[in-house]
Amino acid sequence: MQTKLKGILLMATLVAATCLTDAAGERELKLRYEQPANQWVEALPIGNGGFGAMVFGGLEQERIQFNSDTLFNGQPHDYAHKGAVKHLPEIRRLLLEGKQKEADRLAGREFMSVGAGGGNRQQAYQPFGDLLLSFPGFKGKAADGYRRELDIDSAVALVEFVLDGVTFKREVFASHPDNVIVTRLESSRTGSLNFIASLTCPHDEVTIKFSGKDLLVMTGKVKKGVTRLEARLLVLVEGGKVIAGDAGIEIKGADSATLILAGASSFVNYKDVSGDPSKVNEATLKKMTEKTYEELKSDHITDYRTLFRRVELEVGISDRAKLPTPQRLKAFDQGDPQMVELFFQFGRYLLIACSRPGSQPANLQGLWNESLKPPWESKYTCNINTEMNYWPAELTNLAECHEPLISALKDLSATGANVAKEHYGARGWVVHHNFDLWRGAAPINAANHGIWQTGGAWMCQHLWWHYEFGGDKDYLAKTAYPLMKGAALFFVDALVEDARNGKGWLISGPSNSPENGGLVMGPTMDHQIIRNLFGNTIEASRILDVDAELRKQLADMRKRIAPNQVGQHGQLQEWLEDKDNPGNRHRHVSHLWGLHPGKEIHPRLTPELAQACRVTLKHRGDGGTGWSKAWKINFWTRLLDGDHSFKMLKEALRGNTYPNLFDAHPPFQIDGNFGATSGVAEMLLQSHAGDLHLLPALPSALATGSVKGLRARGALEVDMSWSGGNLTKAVIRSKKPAKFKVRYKDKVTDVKMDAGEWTMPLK
Ligand code: FUC
Repeated sequence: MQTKLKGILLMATLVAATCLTDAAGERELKLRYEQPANQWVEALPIGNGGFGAMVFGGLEQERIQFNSDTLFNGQPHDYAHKGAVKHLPEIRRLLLEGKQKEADRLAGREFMSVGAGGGNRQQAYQPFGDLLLSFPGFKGKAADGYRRELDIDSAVALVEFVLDGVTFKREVFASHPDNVIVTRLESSRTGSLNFIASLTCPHDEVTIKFSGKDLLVMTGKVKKGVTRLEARLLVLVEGGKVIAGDAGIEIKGADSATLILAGASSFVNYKDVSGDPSKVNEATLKKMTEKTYEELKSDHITDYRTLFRRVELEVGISDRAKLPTPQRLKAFDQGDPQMVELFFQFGRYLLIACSRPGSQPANLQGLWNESLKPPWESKYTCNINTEMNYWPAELTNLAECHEPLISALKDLSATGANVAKEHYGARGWVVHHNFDLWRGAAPINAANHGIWQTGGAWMCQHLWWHYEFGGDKDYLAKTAYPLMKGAALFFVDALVEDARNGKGWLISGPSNSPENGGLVMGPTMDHQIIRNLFGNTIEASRILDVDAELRKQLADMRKRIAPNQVGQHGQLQEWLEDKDNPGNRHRHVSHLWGLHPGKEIHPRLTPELAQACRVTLKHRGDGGTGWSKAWKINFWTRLLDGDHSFKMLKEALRGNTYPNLFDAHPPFQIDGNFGATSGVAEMLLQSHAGDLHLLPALPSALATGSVKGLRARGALEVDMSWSGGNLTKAVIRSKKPAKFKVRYKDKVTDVKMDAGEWTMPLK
């Protein structure tokens, strides 16, 4: 590892680097604080996709609470309820006869999943442990110039303060290339670093042992589970002494120290937990001895920036950018356009931090969880939350971050095929409103919200988007299409003809309109999702020139799926029956799925339906949980109303954002962060309605600005500048010759370009 000389040189380099960024500092993307975090939602998240931490920045004690995304209660488990299909005809009959209570009772008894231990719930995501650094010498002392920051342009958390005339500095980051969490401690006076590093773990069978004096090894087994875990902490110091003691590894009189934390579990895949975490950690740490701290850090930053710096957004400089983040949040209403930029980019930061190829998908809390009993088990709720997590993936040029979801869908197509068979006697695969690490796909909790058939179908939209934005035909043929086809086949078998109104409509059911109104036949949202799935599957089969017969069958059935209906109040009907209550402020606005993230409702293409969506949104109001407001940001962009969309962004920032900028449902749930990032992108560019619509919903509060690197369908990248609300420059990039339409205000331009750049002629 590094010599003392290297350490000193590093200090010099860091100082120089800091000065440079400060000179260009106006555009710094930093979360800033003047105190250590008191609560978890003030701590700062770092992550490398699957391994991450919350950094508290305490003086006397630094807490680095870490997570690994494969730690869940439970074990491989088949959740399908064998023979549930026997009761399906009766549940449907009762519902079609309007006997909801009876249907609910029967379904609750006979149609729900079978969880481990007999209940019908899924398992919870678990914390890993804490890395604690205690500084007994700092006890009772007050620091000067305390600052705590998260630089989201380099993905490094910083803590700095002066005590007794000595400047102490800590940097913490989670490296993707090296799969470790690195904490670097430095002080401005030789030999003045004294602290004890220890590890804690809330699970069972925990052992903590030293290996030599610089390595601490902690092992355990997940509580209420079988997964084995191991963390290793390697302590490397320049100057001073390292002593292994009862309380942990003691560092005495050092100039600087580098703490490298590795963590792994025995999880291999949803069917196999026989891995050896020690082997993984050993291999991980072996590579560490060959790298200096500078190398670790620069490899991390290079890797991170490859993704992060693809998109730049500038919507104005504000004086408030240097203020502590909580102060900016409170005053956002008074105008702080740069905060929009920070919040937008923070969503991208978080996605890179909690969803990288090979990791688990972003769960309800992304990757970050300190509780053994997290809200909603911090699993994957796919009646909005999981999908919202991935809304920014393609739009904001982070297509790689989509991979964990795509990979989970492969697993779910297997577990979901069993559920399709046992619950519906159907081919293909189905996922209800939640899944967990063990890929449970059957209905959970209660019939009135757990029996909802379109979770898998909704997630298939992400498979299609990945193709639409990336244009990789091989991926379409090998990965996306087979999964989409399986999801479509399920509905070929599971849709039922509604004989009641003589129109021969095909409807879904039993199902529900997420979490509103209980068990029903044919909620509007289901039909929008199934139409979308069929439409995308038809298009994919045409592109691949396969399955002509199925294509025809899907097209025929698609036309017969019950249509969107406008009801008595001018609203879009949430159900087949015109029974919406205009006073209902329910957080879910599921029946507007066809407006966003679907595409079948559009102000220009289906103006009556768009107007009905507007009415529905007025009824539901501008309140809601974090994710509900974030969805409304997106809805209003799709209604081309930038100012209302911006109002929703304000609402989200004012009422549903914690000091560390995590979305507050409340409690913390990460979906709202991702929904807001997608919403800002959709204010600037939309490509779902047959053209590239530039500045479709530009809010007047963001009248001047520029963006680089947004992505559009057709494997295109877009840079734009605008001033006083008007486009001043638009450049579109393509790696291949491309043909598309560009829409700006009322003008549509047909573009045919070679590989390279096309600049829009503007008067
Ligand atoms: C759905 C939502 C809740 C929450 C939960 C995780 O049940 O209705 O608001 O987000 O998921």
